[in-house]
Amino acid sequence: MSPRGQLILIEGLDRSGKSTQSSILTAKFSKSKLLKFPDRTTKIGSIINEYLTDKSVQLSDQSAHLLFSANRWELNNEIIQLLNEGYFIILDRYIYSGIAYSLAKYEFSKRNANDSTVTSTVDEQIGDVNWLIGPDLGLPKPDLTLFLTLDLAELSNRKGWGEERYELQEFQTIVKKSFLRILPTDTDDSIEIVDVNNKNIEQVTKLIWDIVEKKGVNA
Ligand code: T5A
Ligand code: NA
Repeated sequence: MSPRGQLILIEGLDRSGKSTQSSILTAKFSKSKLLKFPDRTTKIGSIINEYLTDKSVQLSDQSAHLLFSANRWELNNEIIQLLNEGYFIILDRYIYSGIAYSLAKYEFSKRNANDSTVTSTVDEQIGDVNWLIGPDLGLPKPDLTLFLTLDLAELSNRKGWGEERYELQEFQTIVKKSFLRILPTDTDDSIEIVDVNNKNIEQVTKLIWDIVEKKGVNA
């Protein structure tokens, strides 16, 4: 039987280079598989895709949160099986995105609720980290998590910015704060923050590979 594979997660803000870097990293291992969340090819993924691309699609924040989590559970058995077969699985977003984006929606709607010119409701569950974590409990834990961070000014210059629901500069600022709040960097040394400011694709690839080697995940 082959030794268990490893689960490597690349997290980060919109357009921080997650998809670029997770493809490159996947190609570095001979026995590897790239999984991207949300996976828009599944049943639940197709609803998420509509929600993200069509602003007329209405979902409560709670149900959107649960759908993103359910989308991860759709892939749970595949992940476990691949790990048991010795695969290196590279994840392009996962549970931290789930928590950070919902938390950011809460902070964002709270700001709007304070602004008397905008009518909106604030859903308390979406601001409750314990509630947000609940549906993801039990999913396979990554052996290594890399969080790609960069300044918002640099991010909004990148190609494709502004096409999807969450890509407003003000919202991304809150998303960044939410990630930094929920990532347990102090207590969990499998989580690394990677500063990608003013670094080209090759430089970021090298930064990531150095961490992967240092952590011994490439054994
Ligand atoms: N979401 C997701 C939730 O709310 N809950 C959840 O549980 C999950 C999983 C879609 C949305 O869903 C939300 C978060 C998102 O808002 P997505 O499909 O991953 O999630 O969408 P994006 O994050 O927008 O994915 P992108 O593919 O657009 O961003 P990436 O992957 O970070 O960036 P990438 O690699 O595609 O690069 C973007 C551009 O920048 C260039 C690339 O060539 C590309 O043009 N680039 C660089 N340019 C300069 N220097 C570098 N170092 C560069 N690296 C890449
Ligand atoms: Na991506």
